[in-house]
Amino acid sequence: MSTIDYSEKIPNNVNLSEDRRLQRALEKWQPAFLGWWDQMGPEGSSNHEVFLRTAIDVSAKGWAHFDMVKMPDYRWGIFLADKEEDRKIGFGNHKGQDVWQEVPGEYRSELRRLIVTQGDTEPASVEQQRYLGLSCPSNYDLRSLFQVNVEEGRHLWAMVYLLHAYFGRDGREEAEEMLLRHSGDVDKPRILEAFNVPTEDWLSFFMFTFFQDRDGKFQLTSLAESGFDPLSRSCRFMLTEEAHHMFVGESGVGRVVERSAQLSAEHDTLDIGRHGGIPLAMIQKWINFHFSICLDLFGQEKSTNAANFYSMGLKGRYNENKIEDDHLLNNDGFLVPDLQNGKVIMSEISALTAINERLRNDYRDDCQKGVDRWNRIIEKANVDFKLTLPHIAFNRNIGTFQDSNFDLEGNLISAEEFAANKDTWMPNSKDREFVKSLMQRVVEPGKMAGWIAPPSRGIQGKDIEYEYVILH
Ligand code: BYC
Repeated sequence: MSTIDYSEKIPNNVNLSEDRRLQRALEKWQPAFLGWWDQMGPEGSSNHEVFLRTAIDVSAKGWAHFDMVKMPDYRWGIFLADKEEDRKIGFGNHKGQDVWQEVPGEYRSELRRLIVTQGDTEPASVEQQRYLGLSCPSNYDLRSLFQVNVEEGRHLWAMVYLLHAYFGRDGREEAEEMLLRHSGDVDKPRILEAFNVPTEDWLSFFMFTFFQDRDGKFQLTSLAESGFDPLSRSCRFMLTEEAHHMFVGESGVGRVVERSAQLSAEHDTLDIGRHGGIPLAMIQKWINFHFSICLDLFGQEKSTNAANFYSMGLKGRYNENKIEDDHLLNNDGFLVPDLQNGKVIMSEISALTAINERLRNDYRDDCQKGVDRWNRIIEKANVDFKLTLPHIAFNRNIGTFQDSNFDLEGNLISAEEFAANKDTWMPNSKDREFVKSLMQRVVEPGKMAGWIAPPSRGIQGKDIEYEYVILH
């Protein structure tokens, strides 16, 4: 097990001090990162003391160490999961060969592109969530937001390390660009569309951490299969942090659903807006929006990029080693949705070009499990309402369905019909205004905004009433 050296300017478990050039390059990038955090990170938070976890070693037991920390003093560092001896490439044309410790020259640009795309999402999410601290529903939730934010910052470090260590000058340039593109910037936006959408209220934040961070889980798990071992090890460690982000999302939406169901039962109506709750039908609209924009994050149903990444051994499938097939896929087929004669049908294409779609299916099934758990909360409150995921064709901007319009059930409709119904299917400006009106900041320890139920327990054995963030 490798321990993390905290005596260094940049904490790491990659023996950074043995590579002076790399160390100097990263130490040069560090102030740029801190400057970006100061300008684009959580607004007005730099003096708060926050109960944060920091990695102290990468083993299953010891990686989470909790302490009161001011966020600008958080020790962002470079942590790779331990090396697996004799690890072999598990799929594609190089299956069975030793994993690469250096970038394979012929795949350099594809690998860089994957790392840049992954890296770009991390600071994007911090930018998207920048103002949420000013309207938090509780001290506990404020801590969760900040924990997520600092760890997304660390995930950026993870990708920047790979760029600096393995890609020379163009890697360093890409690392600089990570801090120059900004979420929603007209001239220099973030790469993937869902990372340019502002996250302006806490219902959106919980939806984001449920749906969008879950894309992170599936993409990182696929990249953890990579034949490029440093990428695999980086992603494996990032996944331990990612799990918490999805917990924040699932439990966050769950607590909103719980409170809404409780108010609906108490007042015998689903129309609970005037009682200070978010109507379940409105929560459904947020689901329709977030789920559909996140489906786009998986790329096109039929993708030669994805096929190449796979055959090259750069990006595998979700839990590749648990799948029983030849891991080459040259002769296999896979069913993908297609549009024929105005209907969504399934048609078979090569399993290699369908890699994105397969991952999207895995993702959708995982999302459904969360929705089922939310529905159990509603059932328990004896309220007659069921949350659902919209059809995969609904509101799509990438792939087969991007140029057509569909209703929530996946029926093809006209552009006019879509425009006429859009505001009943997804949050409209009045819905957003209403939800924002509920977002009054609550920071007193143990107190909770009226639109959300308290969490079932506190963090790391502490009470819910614990002062997780001391505001200064
Ligand atoms: N937006 O062949 P296709 C996370 C482009 S989240 C804009 O299907 P490919 C996190 C595509 O670039 C995980 N453009 O693409 C979560 C291509 O462009 P070119 C992030 C898009 O490459 C929360 C063209 O369309 N990680 O960690 O197979 C908080 C053709 O498409 C989009 C990764 O994504 C889009 N949504 O698939 C913090 C993993 N989709 O070549 C963090 C790395 C496609 O025609 N990335 N395009 O110019 C990848 O694996 C792939 O790049 C993608 C796209 C799956 C994203």
